This record gives sequence, structure tokens and C-alpha cells, in this order.
Amino acid sequence: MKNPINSSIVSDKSTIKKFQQLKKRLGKLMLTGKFYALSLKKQHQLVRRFNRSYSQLNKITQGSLATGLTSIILASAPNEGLQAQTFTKEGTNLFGVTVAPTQFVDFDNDGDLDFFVTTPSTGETQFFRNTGTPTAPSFVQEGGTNPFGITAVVHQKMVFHDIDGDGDVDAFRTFNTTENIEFLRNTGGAFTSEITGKPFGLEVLGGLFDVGELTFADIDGDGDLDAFVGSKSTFTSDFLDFFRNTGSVTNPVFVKETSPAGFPSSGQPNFADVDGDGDLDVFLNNFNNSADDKFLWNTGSATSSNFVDAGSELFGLPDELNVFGDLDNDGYSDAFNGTMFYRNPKINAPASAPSAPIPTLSQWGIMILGLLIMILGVFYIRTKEFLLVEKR
Ligand SMILES: [Ca+2]
Ligand SMILES: [Ca+2]
Ligand SMILES: [Ca+2]
Ligand SMILES: [Ca+2]
Repeated sequence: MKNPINSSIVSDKSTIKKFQQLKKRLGKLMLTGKFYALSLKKQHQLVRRFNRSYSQLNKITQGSLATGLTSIILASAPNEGLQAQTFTKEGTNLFGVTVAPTQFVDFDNDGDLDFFVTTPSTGETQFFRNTGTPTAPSFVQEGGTNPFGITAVVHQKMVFHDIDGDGDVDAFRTFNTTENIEFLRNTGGAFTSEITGKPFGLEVLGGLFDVGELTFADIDGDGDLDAFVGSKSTFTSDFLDFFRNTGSVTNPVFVKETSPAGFPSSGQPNFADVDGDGDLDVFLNNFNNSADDKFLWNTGSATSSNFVDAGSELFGLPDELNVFGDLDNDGYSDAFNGTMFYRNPKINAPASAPSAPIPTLSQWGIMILGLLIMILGVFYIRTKEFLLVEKR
């Protein structure tokens, strides 16, 4: 004889699974803009299915609110820019190189992006100068291996920024054998090791699992670079800590703080304003599981960020692609992996923060649906596992 409790569990699990699948599908369709390319009939069908699925879920969660999709729908519905954001794949072997950049930076201060390549397995660094123009790059390698006084350290990782605001690009280095961070100041065009340990308050806090990871970005929009320090692990979990720059552009002082809302606690973030609305979005590289690579959309502002997990394989970009730079100098971050150039479709105008376009009828329908769900529910999704604990 069938156990009624077990069959109820199976049925409820299936309802939750169906809802999650639909939520994922609908959320992805909306965030990639594909939802609005569907016929109105198909759009309505999907909305009706979501309605039904939501009702079923609501029954088994005793009226609790399913906030996940609601937040995605409310956040995404008015933003045509993100939905229509598909990068244009252009040519192969462009710009005179086939090597993948590690980081773009205007090293020679002539207004165009140059790039460095650091190879962790050998510890070697190469420099490619942009001999083209800011809108039509052309890269030529210069200085052989390990230029500008850089030494090779196996498994090192280097990042390049003007951290002291004197107009030249300095460098930081992390390692796989020590939690120390090394600061190399640019003095007259060559890098000189100046601090090894905790430069300006930066430190690897979670323990060194593999290579230390250091990423800089002005996440609070006050003009100075803030930092994210983590460690890449090949075996165990990695971590990611946020350090706000409480100093200035010329005198950095990094202090560990709680990460921005929605920011992940592990992985390597790659910052770029993908939707051109003036705030930094993030492509997250998850070291241990490339299936978990994802795009974190900044739904906040340049000074107050709020990240929403928007899924993976968006915008026509491969997830593993994470080197961004405005290579055509139009104000929008493009992407380049050494063989393929992905041009930003520049939907929004970054010069003035774009206001959300007026939603279409179908978008209004989705938003009203989302609002209804929010009004009807309470503030969290109660999972079946939680209910099972209660039943016991
Ligand atoms: Ca340059
Ligand atoms: Ca400098
Ligand atoms: Ca800052
Ligand atoms: Ca943005």
C-alpha cells in the first residue's frame, strides 16, 4: 500500500522542481531579451504556466511567498538595455595578436589600452603595447619576457593599477606558497618591489588554498580603487573578502568590510559595466566548478551596488571569457580573448544615466503579476524541506 506521506512528498518535490525550472527558464528569457522576441501568444502561455505553477507552490508552502522570480521579474522587466544586450562576435585573430590578455591597462598613458599577460605555470609576464589608436587597436609585444624589471615567480598572479595616483601603473603580486601580497611601485617605468606582506592593509584572510587572488575596482564610486582579496583553490573551497579603500586616490588605506549586497563569498570577479548604466557589473569565475560561472547584474548604482544573480551564458559571451576593456573607445566595455573580439552592443548611453524605458503591455502584465505575488505573500520562500521538519 502506498504511504500517503511519501507520495505527498514526491508530488510536492515535483511541484517545487517544476516551479524552479520554469522560474529559471522565464528568468533567463527575460534577462536575455528573448522573452520579448516570442509571440504574444507564447508570452501569455508562459505567464499562465508560471501562474499555475506559482499557485501550486503556494498551496504546498502554505501561502508563503516565492520571492526569487518576483525579484528577477521586477528587476528585469523595465530594463530593455540588459535584455537586449548581446555582444557582437567579430572576426578572429584581430589586432595583430593571438595571445589572450590577462589584464588591459593603459600602461604608457597615451589614451589607448595596452595589455599584460601573466602565465601562472611559468610565472612569466609579457607586455603588449597598443600601437594603434584608441578606437582601432593594434598590439605589439615589447620587452621580451618579464619586462620592466618584473621577475618570474612560478604560480604568481599579477595585477596592474596606478594605486598611488601619480600617473603611472603600479603592480601587485600574489603567490601560491605564501599569503603575502607584494606591492611593486612604478618608478620611472620599471617596477620596484616595495612592500611584501600586507601592503596598504590588504591581506589574504581566508588562508591560502592555492594562488592568492587580487582584484581592484571602484565599487563605491568615490574615485579610488577598492579591492577584493581571495584565494583560488583547486581542491577545497575558495573565498573572497572585500576591502574598501578608506584612504584616497594617492594614499590608499584598505579596510576589510562586509561585501556589497549580493556579492559572492568566493570566486574571481571580473568587473565591467556591461549594460552601460554607469555601475560595475560582474562576471564571476568559479574556480572549482565552471558550471557555476555567472553574471551578477548590478541593479544598484555606481555608489551603492546591489548584485543580482542573473544566470550564465548571457549576452552571447562564453562564461570563461573574462577580460574586458573598451577596445573601440565608445564608452562601453568590450571583451577579447586573444582570438575573438566581442563588441559591446551599447544599448544604453553611459554619458547620462539612462532612465528605464516605458514598459510594453506584456511587460506591465509581468510586473503586475510580480507585484500581486509580492502583495499576496509574506517575505520568504518556505521550502518543502522546511515544511517536512515542521510536520515531524
Ligand atoms: Ca596605451
Ligand atoms: Ca603609480
Ligand atoms: Ca572606491
Ligand atoms: Ca552596469
